[in-house]
Amino acid sequence: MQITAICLHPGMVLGAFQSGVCGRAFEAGVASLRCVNPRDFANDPHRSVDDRPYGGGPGMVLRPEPLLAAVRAARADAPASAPVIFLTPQGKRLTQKRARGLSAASGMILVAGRYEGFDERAVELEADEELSLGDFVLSGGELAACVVIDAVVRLLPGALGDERSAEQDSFSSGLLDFPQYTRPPIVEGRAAPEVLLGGDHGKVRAWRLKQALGRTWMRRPELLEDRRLNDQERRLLAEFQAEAGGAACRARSEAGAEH
Ligand code: 9D3
Repeated sequence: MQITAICLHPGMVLGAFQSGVCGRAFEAGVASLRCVNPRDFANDPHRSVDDRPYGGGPGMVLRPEPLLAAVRAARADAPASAPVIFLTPQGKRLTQKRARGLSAASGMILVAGRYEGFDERAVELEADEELSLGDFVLSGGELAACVVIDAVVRLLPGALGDERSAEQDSFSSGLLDFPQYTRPPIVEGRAAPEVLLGGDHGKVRAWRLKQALGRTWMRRPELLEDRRLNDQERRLLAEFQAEAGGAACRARSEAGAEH
């Protein structure tokens, strides 16, 4: 997959992939990453990339011409099918489903903003999609681009040492993760769950599924509404609920679940 990030701070994007699973994937040639800086396409003597907003107000807006030139230069050098994705607080939320969709493409061009945002005409002219990370304010789109790149690249064949890890991810199953434990068996008086040390793989699998269902019910009940439960899952969740009792119901109610 050929990935291009269009941004004013290429170091933020390239630096994020100097190590880790995605960094190794780029090294191994599973995907490629390059940055295109709109400043290199600013033709005025000051190489300015921003200007004051029409209509007044605080801050600056990214000028359309250098940005459009950068996007078109990137498009000319990318697979024809590579979508141009603007990172904006107004975009659709990044989800695992969208990351999976993007990982099937042969390329993508991510456009990161700064200041108060893009001139809207640049978005209208060049954006195939707008993506947001959620309802909080970042100081620029570079980190959002890094998040999209990381979520997509780790799904590419050859990116993970253990190919099973990606499909075992909780959001692929539609549930939160079950809790994990490692040595030693007791930490500051707290024992790891006995079933995990017993070596009965069937019991371990059932316990983990029960914990995943229970935590999802407690912390993110809306995820269960989007997911059909089979007989075993319904039984395990009922067990969790019975064992958790009143304490869990209060915690769940504080988490905002409906009764
Ligand atoms: C929402 C705040 N805007 C109106 C006052 C100004 C503004 C602040 C910061 C506009 C853009 C930004 C920079 N943010 C991004 O580029 C961004 C972002 C984000 O801030 N939150 C979640 N997802 C994203 S994707 C890109």
